Amino acid sequence: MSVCKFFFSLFFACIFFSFPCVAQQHEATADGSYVPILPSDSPADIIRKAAHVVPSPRQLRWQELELTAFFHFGINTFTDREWGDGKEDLSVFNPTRFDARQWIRVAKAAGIRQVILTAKHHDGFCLWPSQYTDHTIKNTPYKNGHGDIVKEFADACKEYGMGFGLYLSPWDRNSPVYGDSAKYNDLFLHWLTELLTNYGKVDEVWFDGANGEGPNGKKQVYAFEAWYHLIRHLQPQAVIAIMGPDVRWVGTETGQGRLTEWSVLPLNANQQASIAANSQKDMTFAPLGDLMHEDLGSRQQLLSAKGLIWYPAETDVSIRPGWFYHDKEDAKVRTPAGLMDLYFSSVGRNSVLLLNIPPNRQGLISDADVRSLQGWRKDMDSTFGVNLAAGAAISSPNGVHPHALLDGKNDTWWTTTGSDTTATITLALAGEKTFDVLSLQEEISVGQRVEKFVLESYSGGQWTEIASGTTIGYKRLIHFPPVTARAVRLRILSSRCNPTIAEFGLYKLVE
Ligand code: FUL
Repeated sequence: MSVCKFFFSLFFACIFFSFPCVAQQHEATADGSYVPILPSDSPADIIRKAAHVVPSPRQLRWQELELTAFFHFGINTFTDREWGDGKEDLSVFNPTRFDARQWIRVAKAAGIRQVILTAKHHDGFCLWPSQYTDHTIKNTPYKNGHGDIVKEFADACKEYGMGFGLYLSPWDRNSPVYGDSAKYNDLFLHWLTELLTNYGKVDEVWFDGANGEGPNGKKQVYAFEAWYHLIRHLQPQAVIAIMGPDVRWVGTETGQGRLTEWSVLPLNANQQASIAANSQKDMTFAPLGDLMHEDLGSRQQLLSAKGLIWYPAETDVSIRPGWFYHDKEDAKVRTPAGLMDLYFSSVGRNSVLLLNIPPNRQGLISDADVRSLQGWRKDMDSTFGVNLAAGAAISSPNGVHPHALLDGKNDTWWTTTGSDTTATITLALAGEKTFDVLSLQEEISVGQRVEKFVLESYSGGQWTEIASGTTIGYKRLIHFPPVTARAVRLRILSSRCNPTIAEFGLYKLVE
């Protein structure tokens, strides 16, 4: 913890114990990412509790990555399919120029900070030489059966300081024991154990929810909780995503997050019981409910909850139409401008972007994808390199720590005095500036609170609204027609307890 963070925490602790707008500490899990709702809680108590649910350390680290990537690579790369049936002839798998270091260099140059490899997709083909099935890289021509792509990938991540994640599909169309629930669940534990013990530190484990067996197919009941416990035991720092307790699917593969995106969600009675059974020490519930619903975390949703959790959104989307590489999609790679749009609609809407970049049959990221990623990075640097609000004189009558708004640090923040839930922050800019992007960040390590805000600019002797929004969360970006002004003001119109703002930015999007 930085010194600053310590003092801010101290400050917050003072508010915590001095004002009624505060949840009792003993009600939360040790990491604060879960709080039960008691039958005696009033609606106001519930909203106060919601304002104090916070990310676990692993969730906070993950959220601050902003940009992560997926590499869908496997037998489908060679059969030109999206979903293999598990009956593929493994002799087709031979990436002649395979180079995981190229993948990681490309990702790193694009600003991506954590990557996930499809170690096993639905076809059941393992990119590592598992002892528990023959349907693996051992039985391919790649390095005469002596290859281990998970290892080469893990080593490249280590070399370049990149976060390392693995996708392991629960649905398996090859395994003869799939559908014999107990046997398959054990086999899955073996696979997980191999992956989580042989390749060093793992930062993310990704389980998807696909199961295409249909009404007449094999019925496999997954032992998710046993899998979560194994992951917590072997790799406690890893976030478990999608069919997991730490990170939720945003609900679409279009790349469009919600305009109102809460990271604090209600828990129902079953989930609550599962957490209680796990001594309330850690989040280990299997996600339930309709996570595609437009409204997941409004006050109305929270009021009927049995508990509240920190459960942030991840936006997974591909740089190409498919998840796996297909020649015919070489001309359909998203452009730098398209990638910038994705950044706004994912990271800019309180989510982490998981951008899929599928390597080709040679085992490399294709030139078309490399060019787009490079162009996007250049545009990102030009747009966000200079904060046009820097050097502004800030006033906020009921606010404290205004300097935190422009210090470039996520762990210092402005907030209100007393128990004020509304405020106006006025920034007299360092001269006349032209901008078309507002960037706001809340200090999520103390909770997500802001429910409504407006940005206004001052010109011609009056204030004019130029942008407005509901939630902020980790980051909110809003693009609007260019405005030239000498002053702006942010009006926070509604918040669950004292609002916090960690960073305030004005930018001009590159042409
Ligand atoms: C889905 C899968 O069916 C797709 O093939 C892909 O892996 C995507 C990320 O998740 O559920």
